[in-house]
Amino acid sequence: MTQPLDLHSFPITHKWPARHPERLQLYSLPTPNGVKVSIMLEETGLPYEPHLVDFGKNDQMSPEFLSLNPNNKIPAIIDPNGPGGKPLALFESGAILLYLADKTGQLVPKDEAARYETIQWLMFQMGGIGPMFGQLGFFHKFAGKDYEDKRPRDRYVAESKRLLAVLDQRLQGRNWLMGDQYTIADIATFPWVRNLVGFYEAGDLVGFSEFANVKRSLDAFVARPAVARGLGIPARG
Ligand SMILES: N[C@@H](CCC(=O)N[C@@H](CS)C(=O)NCC(=O)O)C(=O)O
Repeated sequence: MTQPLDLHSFPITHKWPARHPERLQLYSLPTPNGVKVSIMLEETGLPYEPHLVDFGKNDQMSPEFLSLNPNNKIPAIIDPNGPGGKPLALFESGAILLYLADKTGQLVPKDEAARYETIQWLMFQMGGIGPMFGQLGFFHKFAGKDYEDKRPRDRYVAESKRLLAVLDQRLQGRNWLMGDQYTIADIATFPWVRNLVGFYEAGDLVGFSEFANVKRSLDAFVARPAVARGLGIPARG
């Protein structure tokens, strides 16, 4: 039997108190990296308590937040019932997705080879899609759009197009990155694709209409009820 849990030893809980300390604690904001974890939690049905990390208030730089993630980025979690029944604190969305998949036995294939292939596509998102699309957003939509020299923007446009072509080819004849099985690789990838064409308004810039397989999977992704819920969690204050 697990003992009643005291999360007080985690300073982050002093700023964001746990009303339900027996539930998994999520510290996040509905950004493309943040929603990966809320969507995963909604898909698995694990009970959790979301806490809003407000960038408008620089919450991610607070000592309490940094005590959990010294890299000052959401998402981060504490699972009060981690390995060995002990609390586990984690940051980096890819690590969190993998942890939750293993904990619940959901959204990652049981077959060992297929599991590594899923992790490969998860890493492709973490190391490629996320950072490159993020830079494209900076140079196209945010502060970088005023830079006279367009070469940095063009570099990230070209790299984003290349990555979309890789995704499109992978999705040819497959519903999801791992075929018929919807996995953490999809949960990592499609919030970023959605963000690129939505919030970043970069669809025309990257020629998104050329990537029909990506568009088809993106539509299927956003149609999932757990995705629709997860995209709004934690609610912005
Ligand atoms: N590799 C990290 C990236 C996380 C990340 O970039 N989070 C952004 C929001 S999408 C953030 O917290 N930015 C706040 C800051 O840099 O101050 C992950 O996947 O968890």
